[in-house]
Amino acid sequence: GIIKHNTDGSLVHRRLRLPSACVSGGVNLWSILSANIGKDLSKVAMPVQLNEPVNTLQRLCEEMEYCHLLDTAAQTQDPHMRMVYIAAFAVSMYACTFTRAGKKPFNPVLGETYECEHPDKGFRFISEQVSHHPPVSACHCESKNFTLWQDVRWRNKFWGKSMEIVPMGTTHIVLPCFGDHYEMNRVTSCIHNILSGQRWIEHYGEMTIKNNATAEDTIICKVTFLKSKARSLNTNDVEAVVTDSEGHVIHSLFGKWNEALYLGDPPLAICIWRTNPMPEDYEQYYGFTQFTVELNELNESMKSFLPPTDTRFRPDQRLLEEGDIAGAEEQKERIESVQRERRRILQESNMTHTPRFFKWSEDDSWISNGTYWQLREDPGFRNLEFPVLW
Ligand code: PIF
Repeated sequence: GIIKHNTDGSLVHRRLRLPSACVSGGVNLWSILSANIGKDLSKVAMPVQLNEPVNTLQRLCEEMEYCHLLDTAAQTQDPHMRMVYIAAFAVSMYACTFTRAGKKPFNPVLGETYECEHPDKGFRFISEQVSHHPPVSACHCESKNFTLWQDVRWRNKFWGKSMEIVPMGTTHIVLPCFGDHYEMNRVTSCIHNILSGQRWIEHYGEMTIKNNATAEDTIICKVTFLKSKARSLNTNDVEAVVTDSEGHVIHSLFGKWNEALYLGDPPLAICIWRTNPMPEDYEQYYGFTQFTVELNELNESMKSFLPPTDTRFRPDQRLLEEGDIAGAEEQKERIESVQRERRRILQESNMTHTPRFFKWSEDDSWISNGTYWQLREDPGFRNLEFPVLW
């Protein structure tokens, strides 16, 4: 591993790989899917072998890997160029999915939380599972240069050979130094060859990025994720145009969401963003990037600060990470029944669940209630009560 400095000057260990490689084989997805035809798949408990050792709360944090683009945007005077960096960031959010078509993330239990302080990237991030059916994960990320929040809600459509994931919800990015407030939608993701052959993932559709701060002088960026005709043809291409308030094209961009994004026209185009190199042996380790490998690491020094609801304490995900499939499956089933029991008690007393760190806002999104980091410091999560999730 490597040793890095925390914001408070303390040292933190960062591992370079997961404790165990992915154990392959063993699940017959076809028998699961055919037994549940017509059902909402999010209501079917899947075998743990289908999972990778990160959950959807951590997946949201993965999307921050290239947040230096937001820092650059916050240092760019020209509003059209600022939009270029925001668009590059929006495309970069999909990069990590390229090597990840084989497995699905863990579905967090209701009330599960995750935090990530990233001193070298200058942000701190929190997320919480705010709804179980349908599954909704909300997050909030802040640094001196930007604030980002979003929640992930989706519908899936199973087409036999492939599965489409249609996302809902809006991603918000605020740059306080300019008063910018960008809003963008997500595009559709599709997992091909879900039952046989090589699984691969594709993203397609149009994303519109708008800066809400400037109502009458709107700069818009339209990002198109192109659908490929065949696996090898123009795969993963994206195109984007930034237009001014009169609709004139000011900038155009092209590239691939799994590789790089360029500004201008070839051969004079300049590279705005490129993916980081993958770690050695990444195929054996769930296709994780170095950034992802670190997300579920549990350091001794963190244990006293984290709330007991933090994903790092979730036993089934930890056991899967360590390569113990049988143990992970046993724990997954146990945790699911604990959750059902909590739900039953709530229903019997005619109560509904209230998220701890997020609240529903009028503008149709989950936003932070602003208490997490404050409570973490004083009185500290050790001195607060939490439900027993596992
Ligand atoms: C369980 O979740 P799983 C079910 O929700 C189950 O209904 C519930 O019991 P309850 C359990 O408590 C849950 O643990 C099912 C479903 C959940 C996600 C979100 O983890 C990520 O067993 C999906 O899984 C993104 O999964 C996919 O949702 C991107 O995990 C790749 O619907 C799915 C995914 C479909 C499988 C795709 C396979 C691709 C390789 O009694 O409370 O209802």
